[in-house]
Amino acid sequence: MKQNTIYRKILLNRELGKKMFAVLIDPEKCNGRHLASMVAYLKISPPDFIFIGGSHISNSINNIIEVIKEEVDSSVVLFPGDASQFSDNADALLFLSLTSGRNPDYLIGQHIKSANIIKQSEVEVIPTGYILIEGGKLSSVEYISNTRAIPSDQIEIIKSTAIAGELLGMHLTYLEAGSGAIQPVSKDVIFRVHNSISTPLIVGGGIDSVEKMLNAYNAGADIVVIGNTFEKDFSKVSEFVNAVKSYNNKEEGTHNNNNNISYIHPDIIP
Ligand code: 1GP
Repeated sequence: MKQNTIYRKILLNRELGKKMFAVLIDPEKCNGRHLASMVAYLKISPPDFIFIGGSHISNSINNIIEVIKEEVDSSVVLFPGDASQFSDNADALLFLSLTSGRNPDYLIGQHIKSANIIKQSEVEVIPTGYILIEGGKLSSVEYISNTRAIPSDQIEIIKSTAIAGELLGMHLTYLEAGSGAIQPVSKDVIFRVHNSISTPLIVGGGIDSVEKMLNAYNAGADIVVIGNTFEKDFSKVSEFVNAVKSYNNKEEGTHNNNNNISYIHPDIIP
């Protein structure tokens, strides 16, 4: 296993108050022509990270990563749906534990299946507490993992789940509303979780506009992940990458660290 290069990059950016952006690619939806045009757009506007993963088993992960790494200047991070979605070609792996669920297979089972091969590889492993929150429709994560999402208004449960993950040693917390969610994770949930943990926070699911992405950053997300929107129209990537850049440039002038976030929770407005 590699040292913590990617994780250090995340911590450093966070320290500098710099928000990060990840494009999620589902290998199942990446055929030759689609892959070529996607890579062309990513080459022009590389995000900080390209997450690779999906709900289905895919044989094409190795090839897709090879092509992306040759052409695109982004770190490639595995975001696996199960133990089979592993590749030596990736820079890092989010070693996900579905802490919102009570299915042992997604808390430790899949991990045991892939442990040996991961340990022998050069891929950096980032333990990640993965918390599924209701997003207005049944998500594929919910269906495949046979778990239930936490209701979005159960903020104390969501907070405690994030804290428990951190206490168990997770290096990242991922708040997930599910791919194509009708409602992304709310600003309130992001804000409260951000204030309860000290590890970096990833937010994804149903974020389909720059405004929603910036809302997530303002509430305390360190990394925003978008997949579905780009599956429909990959040319939109540059709009989002540029929006993160100008957000970071603006913030550089006003804030020096992540504690000074500009979203103010309604409860604490005097
Ligand atoms: C899903 O968080 C990711 O696992 C991204 O969600 O596909 O809705 O952007 P979308």
